[in-house]
Amino acid sequence: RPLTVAIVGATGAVGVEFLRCLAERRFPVKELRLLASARSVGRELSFDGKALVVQELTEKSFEGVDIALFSAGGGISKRYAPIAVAAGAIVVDNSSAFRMDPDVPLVIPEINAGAIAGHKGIVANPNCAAIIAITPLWPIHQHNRIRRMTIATYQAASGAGAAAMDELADSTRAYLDGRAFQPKVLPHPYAFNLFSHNTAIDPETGYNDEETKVMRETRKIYGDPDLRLSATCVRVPVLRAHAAAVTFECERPIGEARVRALLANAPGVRLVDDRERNVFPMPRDASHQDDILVGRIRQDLGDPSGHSISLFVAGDQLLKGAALNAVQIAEHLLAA
Ligand code: A2P
Ligand code: 11C
Repeated sequence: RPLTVAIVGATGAVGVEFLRCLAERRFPVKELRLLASARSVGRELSFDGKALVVQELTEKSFEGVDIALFSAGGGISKRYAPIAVAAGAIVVDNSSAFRMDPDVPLVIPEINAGAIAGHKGIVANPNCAAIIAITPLWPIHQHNRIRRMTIATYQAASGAGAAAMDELADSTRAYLDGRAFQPKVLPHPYAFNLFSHNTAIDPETGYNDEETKVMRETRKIYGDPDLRLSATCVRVPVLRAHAAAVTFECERPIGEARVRALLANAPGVRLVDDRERNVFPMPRDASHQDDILVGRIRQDLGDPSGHSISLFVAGDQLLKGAALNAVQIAEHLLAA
């Protein structure tokens, strides 16, 4: 039966992708309610060829809503997701507010769709850098348990929202014109630069919040609390696709041919690994694509025991990293 769907944060970088994914995937929508701050009231967004008007998010926004897709930041999710659940909606939350709550499934459908059934009203969408780095590794983990992972990310502006994407474009233009530019959204000059992820560093561990999320969330999604991980998260001047260099160590020896075979037919993944032409995953090619691109698959020569592989991935942060993954979760809710 067609559903009433609400999008919280409809005007944001992820919000507009929710609209696109719902339409493209023919999600059975009876009514779509677009919610954002008072600033956006009256703005029109197009859904499946029709113009819909944005409404202000209030405590009354969720009457009659079956599924609410949230992407307006953790504070909004903490306040309004329980209100949506109390009104009878199931929430798919793209923020980090509830991800580590034991009552909340944290889901990448290619990995743990089965966890969705245990929800108590909220299903969490993982951190985008985690989704893009670890979705391709799951078939390998199932075949030959990964016991340790080292991840270095190259994260796009879109992960910091629509305003950060504008800041990347505006600061690049200013740089080329020789004009001064004062960053407003991100903490450092963005044009022709890169910097450690713009989240707070834990003074004890030295890891920033993004890195801690990638490590914790991976253990929860894989259902493997003993998995050892280390992440380094970096913001790069790319608009909308994250990339990551990953090295992992398996319990038993593993070769690159096996990894390539395991990934050749893996859902949500596309091999781009052309050594002759030096063509590998690039954010430009991953942008606007559902699949995560994987390449540079090679034995890790730093581990002569033959248990370790290095590879490189790129995936659209706004799609598989956010809106697409959430809509896939909603499709599973629909099928339940
Ligand atoms: P608005 O456009 O009205 O500010 P992004 O991640 O691209 O920065 O987008 C954030 C999304 O969250 C936007 O849709 C934004 O709406 C929405 N948002 C931010 N603050 C609030 C708020 N206080 N109430 C409702 N929506 C909000
Ligand atoms: C980024 N991954 O690229 C972040 C944004 O935990 O949902 C999203 C943070 C999160 O900056």
